[in-house]
Amino acid sequence: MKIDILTIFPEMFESVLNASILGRARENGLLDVNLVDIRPFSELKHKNTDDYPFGGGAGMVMLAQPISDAMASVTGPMETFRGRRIYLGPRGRTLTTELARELAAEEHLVLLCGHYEGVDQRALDTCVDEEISIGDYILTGGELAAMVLTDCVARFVPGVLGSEESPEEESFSDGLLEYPQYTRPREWQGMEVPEVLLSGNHARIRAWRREQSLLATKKHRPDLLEKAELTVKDRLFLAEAEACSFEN
Ligand code: 4H4
Repeated sequence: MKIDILTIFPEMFESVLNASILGRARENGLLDVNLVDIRPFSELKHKNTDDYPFGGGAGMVMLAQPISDAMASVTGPMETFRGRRIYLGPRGRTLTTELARELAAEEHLVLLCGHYEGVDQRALDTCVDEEISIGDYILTGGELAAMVLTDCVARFVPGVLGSEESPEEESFSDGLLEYPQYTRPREWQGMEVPEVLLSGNHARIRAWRREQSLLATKKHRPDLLEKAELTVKDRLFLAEAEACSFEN
């Protein structure tokens, strides 16, 4: 998968894209992530990329021309571009695991990072297919959002997580929050690892983990529980847990 990131602050990405899982995936050729500095594309004398907003108001707005030319440099002619051009902004569709999974199936993503108070609307109207938001808050720039999107999309690219791990068995992947995780030592500050996890009985472990996911989701994200696909066994377990909580 290829991801081009258009930004006026490429230096912000260096450590995130060269470390850990993303860094290894790029070295292994699983991910082709390129940073494109918008500034050199400006036709203005001092390579400006922003200006004051028409109509007044605080802050600056990014110019359309540098963005348009930077975008064209990575997409080529639109007749042959096979991908999605995404603007990271607060008005967009909220990024979820499902959307990340969908984006991971694309061969080419171009991420446009806005800055200041946003981007000239004419650039969004002509150079962008969709807007995606990582949450209902305003960032100083789209760069952090682009890092978040790149990270969670990359996890769905085959091979990025390694052979043992799978994004399919995580929080949100089955609509539920993930179960608690434990590692060595078996006892830490008087707290023992749940015995079932030491049993070697994979059926019991799977059942315990499902129950813990149900309890965690019920406690922390009941909204997800409403939407999740639950089995009869799930529902019986939750009913029993509810009954127990009333008795205690
Ligand atoms: C856009 C800031 C618009 C303010 C921006 C406005 C997010 C987000 C984000 C830089 C851009 C901000 N990007 N998810 N949330 N003038 N990006 O906040 O509408 O207030 O992805 S404005």
